Amino acid sequence: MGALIVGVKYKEMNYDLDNSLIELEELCKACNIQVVKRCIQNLDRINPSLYIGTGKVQEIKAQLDGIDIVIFNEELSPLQVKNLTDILDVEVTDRTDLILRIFEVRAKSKESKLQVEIAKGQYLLPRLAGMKEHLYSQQGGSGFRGSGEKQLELDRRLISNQIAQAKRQLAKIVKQRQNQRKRRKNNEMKVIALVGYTNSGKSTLMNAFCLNKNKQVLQKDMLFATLQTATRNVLINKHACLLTDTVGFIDRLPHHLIQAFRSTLEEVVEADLLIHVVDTSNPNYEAYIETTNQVLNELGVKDTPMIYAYNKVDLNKYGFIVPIEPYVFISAKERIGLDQLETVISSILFKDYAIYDLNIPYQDGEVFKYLHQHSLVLEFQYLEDSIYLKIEMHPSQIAKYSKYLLKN
Ligand SMILES: Nc1nc2c(ncn2[C@@H]2O[C@H](COP(=O)(O)OP(=O)(O)OP(=O)(O)O)[C@@H](O)[C@H]2O)c(=O)[nH]1
Ligand SMILES: [Mg+2]
Repeated sequence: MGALIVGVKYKEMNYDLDNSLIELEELCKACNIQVVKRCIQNLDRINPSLYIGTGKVQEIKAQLDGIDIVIFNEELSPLQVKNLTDILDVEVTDRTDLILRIFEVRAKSKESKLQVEIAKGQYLLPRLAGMKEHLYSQQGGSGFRGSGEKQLELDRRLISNQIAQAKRQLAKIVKQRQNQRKRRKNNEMKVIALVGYTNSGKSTLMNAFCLNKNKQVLQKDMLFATLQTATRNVLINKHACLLTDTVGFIDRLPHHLIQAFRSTLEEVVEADLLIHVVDTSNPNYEAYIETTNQVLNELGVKDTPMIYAYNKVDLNKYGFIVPIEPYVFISAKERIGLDQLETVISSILFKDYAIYDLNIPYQDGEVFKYLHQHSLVLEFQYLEDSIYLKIEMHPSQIAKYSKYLLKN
């Protein structure tokens, strides 16, 4: 499928157009669309009915040989899509739609499928009126094309019902996840979440830390490789912790998607620590950091401690990084700097931990077993009636075990 992509330079824009168009090409690639032509226009302000100028639309119309789709780098209004489609007589779409398409193809779990269905339905609803019939049925319309307003109203209702149903199903899954998380919280294990721009190396870092080689997640050089959250057991300086990998962010992430993926991203909101993975081989890494922090802000993440992991240093691309504290330079792929990352994680997560000596009688063997699995045991010894244990733990947790404490 051949595409012509359209970018506009205007006064109040808050991103770099050239880089953004490179990213748009990557998004196209991920949708199996090949970019054949690029079209850029300088404008004082966006044209509300056509997005670009009338003359430019005609210029594009004259270049449509071998073009199946025209893709705009910003979200078009339903009216703009309708008008442009009428004039160009070819499929017209935008960046938001591309991102939704990628999510649609990649979504594998029940939860992510429902999330994408909701986001897509909400994107589609206001655009139904402007869609040409053949595109309409492709996009999952009812298939019965009667004429006029009545049919449109029926279709709107159909999609609204689908959204409502998907929301109900999602709510059930979210409930299960919340219960799972509650159980984990009761386990008193610290939760670390990986966040960052798409393709920065979060999943690769997760795999580098993951002890169980049968539980590796997908790491791949493509945008949005990860759509579902995965949590694994890891050891951080011998402390058992949970590490969570999740969906990557992108500049101007469609609002509907953030809303729909909110439940998945609750893992991030509730984490004890965030590792912000940054791809240092990308010249835009600073803008990407900002985008990621903005999305986190939108999700309601405020005071969670964060470590910046400047990744892919093996590629040696950008030597003049001014890192944000606290930070570590790493290569998840080549396993460089991971010990140092562990040290920084420990210095944040376990800074208030103290060392305690306990004596646990053999009849309370369950307590010993639990502590052995869930906390950092520095030393233990089998005595005649009890087990002696030297342990590192947060003072708030030790209260439960106070009866076993040895007075020094
Ligand atoms: N050279 C190099 N490549 C890396 C490094 N870490 C990750 N990569 C590559 O970067 C690409 C993306 O890695 P992922 O781990 O899938 O990235 P991600 O952040 O999980 O991406 P999404 O799931 O799309 O958000 C893959 O091709 C990795 O092999 C690194 O330290 N050095
Ligand atoms: Mg990933």
